[in-house]
Amino acid sequence: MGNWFEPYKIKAVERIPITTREERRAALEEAGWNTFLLRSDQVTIDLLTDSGTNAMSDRQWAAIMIGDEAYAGSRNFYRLEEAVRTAYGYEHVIPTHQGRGAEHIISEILIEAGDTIPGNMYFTTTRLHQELAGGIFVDVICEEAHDPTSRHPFKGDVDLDKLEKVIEQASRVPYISVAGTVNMAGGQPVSMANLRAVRAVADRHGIRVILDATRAIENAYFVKEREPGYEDRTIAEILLETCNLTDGCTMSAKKDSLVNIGGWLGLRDPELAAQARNLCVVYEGLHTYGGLAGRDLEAIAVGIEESVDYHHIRARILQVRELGEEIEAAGVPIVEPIGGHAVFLDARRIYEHLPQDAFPAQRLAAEIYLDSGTRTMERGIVSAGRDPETGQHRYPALELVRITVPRRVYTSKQLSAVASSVKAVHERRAETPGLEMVFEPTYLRFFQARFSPLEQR
Ligand code: P61
Repeated sequence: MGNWFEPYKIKAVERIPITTREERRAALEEAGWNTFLLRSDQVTIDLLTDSGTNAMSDRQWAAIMIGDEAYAGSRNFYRLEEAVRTAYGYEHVIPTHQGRGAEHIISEILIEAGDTIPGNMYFTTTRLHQELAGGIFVDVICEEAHDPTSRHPFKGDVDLDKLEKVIEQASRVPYISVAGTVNMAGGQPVSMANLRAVRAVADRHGIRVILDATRAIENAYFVKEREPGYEDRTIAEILLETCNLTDGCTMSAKKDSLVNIGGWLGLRDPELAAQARNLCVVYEGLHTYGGLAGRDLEAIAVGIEESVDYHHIRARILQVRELGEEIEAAGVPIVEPIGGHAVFLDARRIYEHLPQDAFPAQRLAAEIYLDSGTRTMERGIVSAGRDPETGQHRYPALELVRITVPRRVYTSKQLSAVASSVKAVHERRAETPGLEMVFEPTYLRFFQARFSPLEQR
């Protein structure tokens, strides 16, 4: 792996809350055993998400001070547009308040009722917007992605046979939805060779390819690390090559771009871009701010420049990997290989005694919080939600807890403490019962659902 270290100095720090087990128990009850419903003041180490939780650099904070808060035509928009064109290569840039704003717009423009959208595993918000627009998402990721023990280097790859079959059987496919590092599969990368093959299939059928570029820079690091022929290419070159294989992208800048809020939609087709700008004013705000302040646009522009730095992305990926290796060395089952933004615990193998509808991963996330005040996230049956046709739970093969590492925020010592806590929870696994869902919201239920522990019945 080679030595790595954080390529920055820390200039400002924030005190973190230290709590007792009794306080955490009370907090968890109040939060309905859902880590999304905890207050951050009740959390010691917050590994819920890497979304919007990044530490900005001094250059980004300086950029915040040159926000041009004009309603229309803010100079910061043109800066962002230039940064996106340079790094991602899309001619047309429509800012949105965050990633799902871009997903909403592209889904509404491209999808007609009854359309099929194949993709390399679902993402919660992406699929929901596709469904709300009348589409049906079909998973065409390679089989290895559903097996947490498979060490395939590119588990984000599309299964080309599955893709061809879906296209054959569908009445219409408006676009193929491809994500760089697949979040729900464990932060697993897609190879350039696979993306090129997807492009070829798309071209043969006259179908667009829309990239979820949220963590495309993390994906570029894996391509450089694992794909023959890319060892000597820069992250910036690999990113541009990735995007060049697609017709457009949705972006949550809250991840790769090292900011706390923001997103954008990137497109090549001027006609589509005009439609997107028009919908932007309906849902987000004028097309030169898209629900963001001028200062946010500037911070994203600077973040994009910093995010393609090799030393930055290497430290980011290797910090996550070190955490994963420490957890794995303690004998805890995790998703292999360790992905880009998080370590994913395999709750199915940890709580072997629990059926999936006793919400093993939800319980595991709660137990880790109880043990050490570390906040993580369920990525299993609760996240998968219900099938809109049948109303039944979807039963995903992966029943995981995501331990997500924000960029430039925590030290490796803190992450070691998290690894120890996971080990302690794992050792107590045999005694742990499941949960019952007592409140279930209609959309994206995992954010707001409430649970009660089965031992209390
Ligand atoms: C996350 F529990 N991700 O990973 P927005 N695409 C991809 C994402 O990872 C993503 C979005 C689009 C989050 C936040 C979050 O089920 C959840 O800027 C690959 O969040 O709107 C967001 O971008 C959407 C957490 C979202 C979730 C949905 O933590």
